Amino acid sequence: MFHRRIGIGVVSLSLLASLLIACQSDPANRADQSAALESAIEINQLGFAPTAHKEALVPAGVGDRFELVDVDTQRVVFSGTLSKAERWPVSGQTVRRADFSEYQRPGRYRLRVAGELESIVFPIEEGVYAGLNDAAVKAYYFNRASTALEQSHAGVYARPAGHPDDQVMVHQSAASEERPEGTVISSPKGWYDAGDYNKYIVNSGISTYTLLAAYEHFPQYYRDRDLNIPESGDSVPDLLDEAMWNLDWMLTMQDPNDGGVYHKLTTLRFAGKVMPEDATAQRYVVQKGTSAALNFAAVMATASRVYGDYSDAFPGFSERAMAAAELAWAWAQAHPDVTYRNPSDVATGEYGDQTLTDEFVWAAVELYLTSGDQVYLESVDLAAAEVEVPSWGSAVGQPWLSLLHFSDELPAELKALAEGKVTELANALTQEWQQSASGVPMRPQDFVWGSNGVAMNSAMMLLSGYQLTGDDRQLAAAQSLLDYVLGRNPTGFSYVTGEGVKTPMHIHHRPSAADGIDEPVPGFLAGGPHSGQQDLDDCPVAYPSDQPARSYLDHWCSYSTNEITINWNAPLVYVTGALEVIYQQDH
Ligand code: 9MR
Repeated sequence: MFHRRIGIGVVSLSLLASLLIACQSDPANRADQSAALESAIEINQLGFAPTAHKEALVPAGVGDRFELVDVDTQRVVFSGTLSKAERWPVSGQTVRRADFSEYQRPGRYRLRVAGELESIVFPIEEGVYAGLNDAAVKAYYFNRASTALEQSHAGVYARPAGHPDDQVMVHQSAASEERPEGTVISSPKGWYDAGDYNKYIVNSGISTYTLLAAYEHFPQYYRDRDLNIPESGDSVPDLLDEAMWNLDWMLTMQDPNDGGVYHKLTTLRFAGKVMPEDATAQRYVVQKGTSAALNFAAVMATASRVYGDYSDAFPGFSERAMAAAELAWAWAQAHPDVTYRNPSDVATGEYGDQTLTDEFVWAAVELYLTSGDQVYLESVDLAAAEVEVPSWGSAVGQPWLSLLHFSDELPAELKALAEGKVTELANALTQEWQQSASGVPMRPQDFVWGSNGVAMNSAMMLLSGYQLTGDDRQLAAAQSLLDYVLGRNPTGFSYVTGEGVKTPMHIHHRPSAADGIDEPVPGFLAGGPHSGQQDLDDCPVAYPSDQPARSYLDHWCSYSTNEITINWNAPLVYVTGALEVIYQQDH
């Protein structure tokens, strides 16, 4: 793919990249590294669609004007004045913005400032994020549990099957009369959550929903994509085949005796740095919980709608999913406040959400949209429900995205409510974008564990707003967030493995660390800078800076900035697919 090759021949930047990687492991070189970063032009390393908003960041003090150079002809095709210098508080840098949105001619370019500072070579062309979107979906295939990855689909990342999960024990915390402690159940398939090998229902909730929403909102785009997964070529879009791998697993996490849903399927401790087939510790299903039941209900109700069109390929699935959703909903009604905390002998990921109002709203909305039955909405206070950027513990975006998609079929009052909520959030994010020195709507409090997920979920909400309002600023703000994740940031990383010139090489992902291959498994979005630097005690190397947007380490040790997860990749899929569709339309 063109954008995967753009680094070749970019001598000055690749030298800079090697310098940065060398400096990264040596705390004494912090100052050198900062100096090197200060001198680089930060830009989306994958480039832009012709009609997109296009900006780069230039360090202050280099010059006042910038030029766009066509690298094939060496001619200057566009020039402009840099914006006034402003300090971006989350990075500590003083930056100026080079806006070349006006220039729309396809080709390969570099930005140049004051005749000396040059950017990497980047394309302006149609379809510029299609390869990235494919890779981000294919990453889920690479994280499949209970199956071998064949060489024909996985190439060098082929591996034997791990975690059959056909002998999973009911943990003491999940014991019931019908399934006492130690009962063996079968719960195969699903995706590994992240760099670890466990499978968590709450995080599967937002991840699977977001992928299904990507399809539901842009079905035409996904109908013909060929990801070279085992199911490619069948009558079902590859994205839906991939999502079915996890849905099949999720269904097994419901106890048929009462409709309750186990919070997670896990070992007692995290596995070592080994391949899946070598991680053979006993697996358990642990405590049922309200959050698990509601995430499950929301996803199954959504899946029931989405796979309704594919009943030939999946006979009975749509009905089965809806029945499972209703059972889980009933369980949650009867057990409204069973929050989750790890039992004392379980030390793996917690996903312990303590506020469940938002999950009730989300599940109610999806059940309503699939069934048309008002009764679900009557049990929640939709008007009072929050609208915000969603995350694994906050289902504050999903219900509005879904309602908005069906807004033309909704009663007038509900339509107005959904449109108002989405517009409110998109406007707030757009205001952040306008006020930000770097044109990136990321506030200090957004640099949490998984900040790149925050960036992509923010972009998703902005694009939803744009679809409704047609306000180009909302589209530009979403593009800026993607630019940020793909290199327009103070670390200089394009945070998606294998996508861009300088990408993470040491993600906290067990297969990538244990497979003996230098390049990590492709298509994964690293968590990104986290001001909390929560893995300091486990890292033998220092963070390059304490600034929030620079608190990132491309090192295995940094599980709080360099892990990957299914929930951060999902909005990356949504956003890149949506942008492909939007830029193909004449906006
Ligand atoms: O994404 C989660 C983050 O919000 C939490 O602060 C963190 C600590 O509890 O856990 C993160 O999720 C991890 C999960 O617990 C286990 N699999 C890997 C996830 C990503 O790091």
